[in-house]
Amino acid sequence: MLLTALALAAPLTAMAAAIPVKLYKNPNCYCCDLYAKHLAENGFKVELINTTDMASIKQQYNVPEKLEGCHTALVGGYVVEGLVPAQFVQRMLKEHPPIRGVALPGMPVGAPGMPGVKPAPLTIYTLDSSSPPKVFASF
Ligand SMILES: [Cu+2]
Repeated sequence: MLLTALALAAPLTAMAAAIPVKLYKNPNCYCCDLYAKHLAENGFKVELINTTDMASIKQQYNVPEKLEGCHTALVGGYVVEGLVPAQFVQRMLKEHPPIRGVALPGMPVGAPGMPGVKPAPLTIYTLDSSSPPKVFASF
């Protein structure tokens, strides 16, 4: 009886440590799968939701067109748009700033999910409607 309880408790504890993420993506986009893997390797538990209507998702979560990436993720009450490295998602969750989320627009080479060497530092923006958008971080 006690042994059974212990055996059940171990995997549950491991699961509780992972941060749940819901990731909406187009089933035909490969970089999103690589990005999901990147998140999973860095302490997130990713739920992939395939949709061919990403436009509605961007609209639903109020992602300005100029900040659009190839997928939209939801984590801890925040929106994470595009290939934002896990460390910056973790930083946002830890610091808990009063923003709606963060975005790395487009599909830049050198971001997680887009292998290669980035030609210049990449900028992560705060996800809001200010123009120009505010810089959250660069890497
Ligand atoms: Cu993608």
